[in-house]
Amino acid sequence: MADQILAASNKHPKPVDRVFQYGTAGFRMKATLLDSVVFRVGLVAALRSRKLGGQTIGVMITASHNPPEDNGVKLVDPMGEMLENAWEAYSTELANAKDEDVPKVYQSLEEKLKINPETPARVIYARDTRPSGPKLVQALVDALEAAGAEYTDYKLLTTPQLHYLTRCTNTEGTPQSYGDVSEKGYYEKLSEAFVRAMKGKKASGAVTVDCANGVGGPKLAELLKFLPKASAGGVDIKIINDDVLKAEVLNHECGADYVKTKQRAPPSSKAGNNDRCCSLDGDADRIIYYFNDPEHGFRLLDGDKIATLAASFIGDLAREARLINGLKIGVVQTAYANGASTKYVEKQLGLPVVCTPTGVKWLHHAATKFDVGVYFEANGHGTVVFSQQALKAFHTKEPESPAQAAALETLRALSDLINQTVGDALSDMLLVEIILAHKSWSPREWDLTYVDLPNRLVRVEVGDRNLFKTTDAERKLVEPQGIQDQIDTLVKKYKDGRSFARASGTEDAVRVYAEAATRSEADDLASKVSSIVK
Ligand code: 16G
Ligand code: ZN
Repeated sequence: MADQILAASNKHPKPVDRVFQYGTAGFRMKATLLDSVVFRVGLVAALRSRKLGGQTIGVMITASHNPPEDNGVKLVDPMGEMLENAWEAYSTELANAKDEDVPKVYQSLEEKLKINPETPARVIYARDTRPSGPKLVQALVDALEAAGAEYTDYKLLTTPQLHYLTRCTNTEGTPQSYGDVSEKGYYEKLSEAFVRAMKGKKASGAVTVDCANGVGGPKLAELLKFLPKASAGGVDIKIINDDVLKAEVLNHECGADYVKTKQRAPPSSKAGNNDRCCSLDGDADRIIYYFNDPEHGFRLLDGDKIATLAASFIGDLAREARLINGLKIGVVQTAYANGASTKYVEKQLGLPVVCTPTGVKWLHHAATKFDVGVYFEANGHGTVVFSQQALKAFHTKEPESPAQAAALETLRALSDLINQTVGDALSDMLLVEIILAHKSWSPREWDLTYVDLPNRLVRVEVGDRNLFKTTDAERKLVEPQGIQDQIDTLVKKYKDGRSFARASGTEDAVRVYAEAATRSEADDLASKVSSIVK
């Protein structure tokens, strides 16, 4: 095995003087630097599968919302979760080994983790539409073959589809089966659940979906073949920005990240006033809604607004089904959640809010502590997870009225519709459409549930971002010493002021967030905190 690994590794040499790190989104960088990293991630996938007794591990090759010339790679654990923390460090270790040391580090991990090399290793993988994908897949395959792993190539998929398939593969034929192990199985599961949840309801108007010219475009087009037409109880879904043949247009002036950071619709949008619009990111695990209000201009309905919409709807259903007292429902956010959304959940919805560090794995983990855990990052990445107890209650509770029976059936449908493994833009979009249809709400009524505090996000270039250490879910800096005191003193001068600084996990910079009662105060606070940090 060692010889095979060395020979294969030599075909994928590591660029000299590069230090790689498995961050919040796996490894991500210019695609030209990624060949050796993907090869070594393949080795880690084999080790991880063997360590877990031959359960299947997923590998996704994508750089999400980043520009077309970037790419990235991340690992998916057997139930479709993000890779276990400790293994991020093993991946980093192997990614940084000298070429000639790769077999040695591989073996030392095997020994340290007491992995039996005789155990089968199983891996599935997919990629987004980036031109660098096929070559990186080859590096992955070389590693899987050298490590003696069995593998299945799912070609082009959205990131959440790969998470879905990983879970389906590992639960196939068990009582926990998550669905048919195929891309078609994914569409069937979503569309069946959608039809059940929409029963007796009617969507009003169309929704225009900007697919960021990424893999979400063709996959949404595929999903539409399984969904009912608007005339037969479905939603009129119009797809735009679905060109996956011109590499350079991916995420370019479109997509969820563009809309969220620029606070405007993609320039290509032809939407009229009050038209419901949404944008996916390049690998379709994020979604943002928006519309143009004739009076107030562009209105963003971000991850916070999706979380509050979902929490209020599911809370109401649980009340109607007389389940509310038995189930713990909660919302998980990060420090980037608008203060107004947190207040709305706690005060208006009467639900607890938990704050975690940035990155889906932290939110997901915290959400599983609830029976119904709604988690979203403000940037549109999120989902709702249901505990075994909640699922059991949805299936066994005896309804005492037609209204109760309907609420229970909708809850059951939602638990099938909502991707339980990770945030999924396609599943989240159907969820939003279902809720708006149930409430007979236009985006304007949704928007009016609470008013966001004006806020500003600033990217600050610093000498060494690793000097910035935080605590309290990234809301306070402990190092460099003294900075937090200065921020605290400043924040007190602003009405409804809140601000924090944290090192980015994906870029070489520190991010400063500030919100306050007025636009000018929020801008001023952000700029003053940025000067403190610089
Ligand atoms: C990664 C995270 C995303 C987070 C972002 C923050 C996952 C799958 N992705 O893309 O959720 O919002 O990092 O980036 O966890 P930052 O650390 O640069 O602010
Ligand atoms: Zn993404």
